[in-house]
Amino acid sequence: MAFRFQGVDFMDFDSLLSEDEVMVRTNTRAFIEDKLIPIIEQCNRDGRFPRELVRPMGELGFFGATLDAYGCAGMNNVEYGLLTQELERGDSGIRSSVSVQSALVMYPIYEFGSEEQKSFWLPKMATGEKLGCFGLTEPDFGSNPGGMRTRARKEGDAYVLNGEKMWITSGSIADVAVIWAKVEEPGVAAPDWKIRGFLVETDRPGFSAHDVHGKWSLRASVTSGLSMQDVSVPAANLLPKSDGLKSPLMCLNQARYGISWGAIGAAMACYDTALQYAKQRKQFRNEAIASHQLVQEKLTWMISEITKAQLLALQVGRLKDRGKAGFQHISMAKKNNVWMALECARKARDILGANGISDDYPIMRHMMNLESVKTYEGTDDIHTLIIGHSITGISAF
Ligand code: TGC
Ligand code: FAD
Repeated sequence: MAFRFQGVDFMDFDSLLSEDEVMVRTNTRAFIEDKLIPIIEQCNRDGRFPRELVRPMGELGFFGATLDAYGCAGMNNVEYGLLTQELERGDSGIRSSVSVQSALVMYPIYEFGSEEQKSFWLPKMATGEKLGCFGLTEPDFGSNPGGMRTRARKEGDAYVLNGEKMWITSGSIADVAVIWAKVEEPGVAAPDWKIRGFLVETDRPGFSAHDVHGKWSLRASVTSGLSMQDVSVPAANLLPKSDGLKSPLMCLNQARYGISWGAIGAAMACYDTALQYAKQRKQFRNEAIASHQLVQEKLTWMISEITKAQLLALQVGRLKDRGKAGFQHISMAKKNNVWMALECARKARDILGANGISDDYPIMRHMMNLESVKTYEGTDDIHTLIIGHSITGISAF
């Protein structure tokens, strides 16, 4: 990266944060600057997830950060948001790995698991000794996970799982997969079988993971397909309090919230790079391109939208801490902030001219990553329809 990150705070946003919140932001920023920034462009070129950072992130309390006990940090939601912001300022892939471990694996174990499941998995996942993945999406069911075909059949003291999951972050490096499946019920039509969650250790016979290659986005993150052919797990691996589609959707709320902050981090990286570049790049009368009105318009757009996005994410975080955040609020923050970040990446790329397409600068990497972020955890369209449903009372899916 050509420039050292200067930080972005146009309207004294920091004055809205507590000392502890600022400290989480500062410590995470230092970690990303020291450990991720020096290696991320090469990881991106190589299509390599920097797994060597997993244990250090565990030591810093990044995994399951909002959970209490079981070795977790017990952060509030704003602290967690600032953590994901700083991670994604580095790379969406590193934020993804933390989101999945925290919001999509540790959270459902914490929320729907038995005491045995919690005490076994959560401390190991908090340190990064064990990694998890979350299998909801299937090849034929993305935006509409309720249609899933993966099924679980009770056989004595076990469940036997069959099905395919697709686009699963950390799939081939996970020790355990949270698999959402329909539980077969004799006499009930298959579409009406209840969706429940299972902890499936990835070394069980019949379970396999294959990585997705040829990605132009999230190259520093592992994305896999999962296949389950008569995978038998003890009945004790069922998440006992999981109960229908609502359960995985509750996990998605946690992850979508983290993304709403993470996207701000990616936008900050692009804005900060573009600003520093515009002030030193000279064209025409040997003047910096930052002196031109059209360049200033782009920078002004970016800092305005980043500032609005910060306030939106902060309000959702404060609501969440008070137990008042609805999933429609989280949808608005995810949708708006990812759109804003993608637009910032495009404008920043433009300001850097030809240099904008080079990985000497982080912009194109963020732009490509954000295309995935726009799609996963509910596409931009799906969040539009969730908000539309909320304000009209009419479902338009
Ligand atoms: P619908 O009938 O609307 O809802 C079923 C029940 O769930 C309730 N509900 C929610 N509850 C909690 N949180 C939410 N966000 C909820 N959304 C809905 C709902 O009230 C209902 O409850 P009840 O009591 O009446 O039964 O279900 P639907 O089948 O019509 O679908 C709704 C829809 C489209 C909004 C949902 O399926 C959806 O969000 N689709 C998008 C799928 C998605 O986001 N997949 C993400 C996969 S994981 C991933 O991408 C990880 S990327 C990670 C990374 O690398 O960072
Ligand atoms: P589709 O649902 O086929 O949608 C295609 C297009 O149609 C979109 O533009 C969509 O908005 C539009 N569309 C669909 N339905 C409607 C409608 N009713 N109205 C209007 N427009 C509509 N999933 C997991 O379970 N676990 C993971 O860890 C995970 N990680 C991922 C990592 C990456 C890098 C990516 C790219 C995806 C990941 N996903 C994961 C999957 C992700 O959640 C899905 O890709 C996403 O939910 C969209 O599903 P889809 O790709 O099948 O698109």
